[in-house]
Amino acid sequence: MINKGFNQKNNLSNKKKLPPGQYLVDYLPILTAGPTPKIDLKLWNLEIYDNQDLMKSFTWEKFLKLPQSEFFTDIHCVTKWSLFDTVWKGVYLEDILEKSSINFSSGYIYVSCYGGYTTNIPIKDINNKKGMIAHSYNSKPLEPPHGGPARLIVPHLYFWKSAKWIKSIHVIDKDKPGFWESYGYHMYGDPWKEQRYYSD
Ligand SMILES: Nc1nc2c(c(=O)[nH]1)N[C@H]1C(S)=C(S)[C@@H](COP(=O)(O)O)O[C@H]1N2
Ligand SMILES: [Mo]
Repeated sequence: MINKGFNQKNNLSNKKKLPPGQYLVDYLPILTAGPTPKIDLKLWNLEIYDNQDLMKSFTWEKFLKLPQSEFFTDIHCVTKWSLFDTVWKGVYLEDILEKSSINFSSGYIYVSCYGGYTTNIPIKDINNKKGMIAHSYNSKPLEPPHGGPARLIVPHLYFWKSAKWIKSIHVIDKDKPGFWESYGYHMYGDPWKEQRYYSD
């Protein structure tokens, strides 16, 4: 297989398994539908909604005062590259939702971003340290093309679910498609089951 632009490692030399149909790269590519939005940290806000009701709003300062954690993980993009052993720093989603007086034991989150991108994820997939809002990648502040100042990381799902430049989270009862999901990507996106497109 020819993958122009991506440096491939020899998969056989690595003991860890790749999900079906994926190949390994050795750096984090940039994949964005549209331009990188300009975000002023003084105006940055993370808003948490219970359906349509605004429950909590975090400024950048307040966000950095939430419990900080490290997330060591592999990443799998639906365009078939995978990257092993990435390190993210930020706040686990449950540590944010807990501060928002929302019952988040069931349902979905609908995430919206600066720039207009959206995506949907079941609540069960962001609880128990499965999802983070990260502001640091491999020990450096997250660069704007990769979602800086802050992005979602939900690495057990395909990487399009890891929304960059996160702006708001709506906790909703009924699932609804985000940007790529409405263009035919899978509603859930499990790389180990190769759930790339809606029909997979
Ligand atoms: N806001 C926003 N988030 C996004 C995207 C996007 O276009 N806009 N692309 C998604 C896709 S398809 C992928 S593979 C990853 C890429 O993240 P990276 O550019 O840091 O590798 O971001 C995801 N999050
Ligand atoms: Mo992607």
